Amino acid sequence: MKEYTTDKVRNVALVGHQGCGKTSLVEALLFTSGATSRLGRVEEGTTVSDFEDEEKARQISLSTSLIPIEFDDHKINVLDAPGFTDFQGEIRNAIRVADSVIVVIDAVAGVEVGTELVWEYAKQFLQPIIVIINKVDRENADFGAALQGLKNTFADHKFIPVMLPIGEQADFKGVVNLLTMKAYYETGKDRSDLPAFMTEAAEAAHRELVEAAAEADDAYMEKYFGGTELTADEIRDGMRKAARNHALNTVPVFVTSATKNIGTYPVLEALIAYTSSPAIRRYGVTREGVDEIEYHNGPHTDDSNLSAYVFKTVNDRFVGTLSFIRLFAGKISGDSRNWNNTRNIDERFNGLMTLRGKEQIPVTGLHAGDIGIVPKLQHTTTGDTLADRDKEYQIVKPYFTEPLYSVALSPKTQQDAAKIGTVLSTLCHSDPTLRWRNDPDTSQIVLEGMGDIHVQVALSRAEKLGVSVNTETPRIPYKETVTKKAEAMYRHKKQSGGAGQFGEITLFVEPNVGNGYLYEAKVTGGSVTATYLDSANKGVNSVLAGGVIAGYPVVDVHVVVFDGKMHPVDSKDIAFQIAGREAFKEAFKEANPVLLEPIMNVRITVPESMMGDIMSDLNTRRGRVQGMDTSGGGKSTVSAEVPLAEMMRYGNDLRSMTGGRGMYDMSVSRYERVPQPIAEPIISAYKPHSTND
Ligand SMILES: Nc1nc2c(ncn2[C@@H]2O[C@H](COP(=O)(O)OP(=O)(O)O)[C@@H](O)[C@H]2O)c(=O)[nH]1
Ligand SMILES: [Mg+2]
Repeated sequence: MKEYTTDKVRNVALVGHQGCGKTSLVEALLFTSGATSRLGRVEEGTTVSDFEDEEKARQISLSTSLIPIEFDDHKINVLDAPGFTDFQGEIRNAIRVADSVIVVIDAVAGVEVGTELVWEYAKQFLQPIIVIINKVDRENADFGAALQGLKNTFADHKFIPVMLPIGEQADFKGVVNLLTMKAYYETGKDRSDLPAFMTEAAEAAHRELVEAAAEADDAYMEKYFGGTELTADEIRDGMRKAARNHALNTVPVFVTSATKNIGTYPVLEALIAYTSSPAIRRYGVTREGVDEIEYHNGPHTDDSNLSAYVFKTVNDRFVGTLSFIRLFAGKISGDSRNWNNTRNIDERFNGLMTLRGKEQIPVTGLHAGDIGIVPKLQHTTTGDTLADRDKEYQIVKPYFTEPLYSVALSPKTQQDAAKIGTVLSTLCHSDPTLRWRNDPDTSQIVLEGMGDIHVQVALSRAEKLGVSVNTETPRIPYKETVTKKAEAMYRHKKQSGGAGQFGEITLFVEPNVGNGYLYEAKVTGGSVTATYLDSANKGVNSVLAGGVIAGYPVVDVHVVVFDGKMHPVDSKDIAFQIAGREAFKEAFKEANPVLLEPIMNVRITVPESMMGDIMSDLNTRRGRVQGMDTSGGGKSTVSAEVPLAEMMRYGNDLRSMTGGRGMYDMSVSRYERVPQPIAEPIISAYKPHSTND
């Protein structure tokens, strides 16, 4: 593909609720632009954008695809983001690197949970928004109701139709362009006269459009309110300014049917005219030791210092690593060396390309503002900044919420076990919402993500990279501690012929709340020498990680060895280790041991009408409600403290309780004692490993 200069590049994120038709719309736009000769279908797994096997099988987008569309001597880099909230990392990154956000609405369903979510992200990143009301051809489609729904939900925005549908549902035939006041049938390329039945509605909508256009520019405002009509060019220019300025909250509205390919030509035009040039895209950078964000406002050119952000990484067994970069400023060529500011290392480029779905299209260079892909970088991962070496700054990363869903993994074979760490690290490097760890408290390998589908998809990618695993619900990382003081004596003695073993230790344990583990030896009169006290300490220490009553780590215990006995010939290091260990275990068991569990700070947002159900459900989860808030748009948020053990599969439960209309996040608050009736079965199910020597 040829190189496009900054003023010819547009970057848009296509977002919206799962199933509103984003992927189908990209397909229609590609077809209308002439890039493809047939319209692929999601149901048939033949779209350009959903090319992964997993996406075809599930018929949903699982990651953001880059789809450059060449139209009218411009290149529109469309980022087709998934809609499913499990993939909010992908959605946020797409919005982060785009210059405008296109929110797609299903004309039947109207505003949905996913719509509100992407709206929130777009606002967070100060992005201008364009709305496309899609599926106008469907049975029960209602353009007016969908538009009204938008106005109700996002009340501080002005929604200004630029197109109106001609007919609806099975009768949807084309669009009226409110700028030219002409009808455009089918894709909308060729104009015809306005159908008579639309005249009145079109004129009313035209007024609204002109006013919104006038408001975006002082000169137009004066002219218009002074009684002079604006020309079509002035209206277009005013709307363009309105649409490109996020602060005006003016949202142009388009209408389409993606699958019937109606109204897509004006959308292509809009993607050039109504979205802003990457030259004036503000971006923030941070420097080490400086709290404030430094903003670069542009205009950014090829001659500006290089500032590129890696927003996505794909690891493919066959093509290797592909790094998706957004150039905010400066130019890059395929055979250059570039400095990775995040890792402080030079990266040699081996070519550059763009992708169209899976198809790799080589490019020689990328100009300021463009998006492209660098293959086979050695050190670079998602979130990294490439910039001139002396600049020493990082492009601000989006904020990601904590993982909500986790599974414990066990490798299927020895071979899987050998590779699992590397493969999980690779996956987690490329996806900022995915994490893995070797949990020392539970001795499990834990993979954490945003939801069950997210984690399943990650595991199927792991399988493609050659690692198969079994999964189970992770163990809760309980801890063990004591609640009163208790003492114990243990004598280890082996004296059956030959060299004997002897060691005797008396100690007490007591709670050391919040101060961790502390060991002291306070033996007077030299009844045990310092060397053997060290041995006893070693013995006690050997118990800590594996616990005493249920196999969990011991915390917050004060151990004091205050007496003991030696033997003139049989005292041995090993004997005192055993005595220390066993005395500790006995004292621990006497000291009213308990389990501690992680308590989470949880925030749940649902439609107000569902709050009653959510609260009574929280009750059954031992939740303690901390507060309630109405968050606007008919939503309420409850904050509660809930034990992690009750939240392990909350995402699925919340989804079924609210029909997908609920959202939550959580983070660890502290550890608290597990109530006895719940602790008991956990303790009695525990079978300690034998520690015979
Ligand atoms: N009738 C009709 N169906 C559509 C339209 N756009 C998409 N669909 C269907 O809606 C479903 C979801 O579409 P898809 O493009 O995967 O939505 P996405 O999740 O937003 O990417 C698929 O079955 C599409 O065929 C449309 O304009 N009209
Ligand atoms: Mg999709």
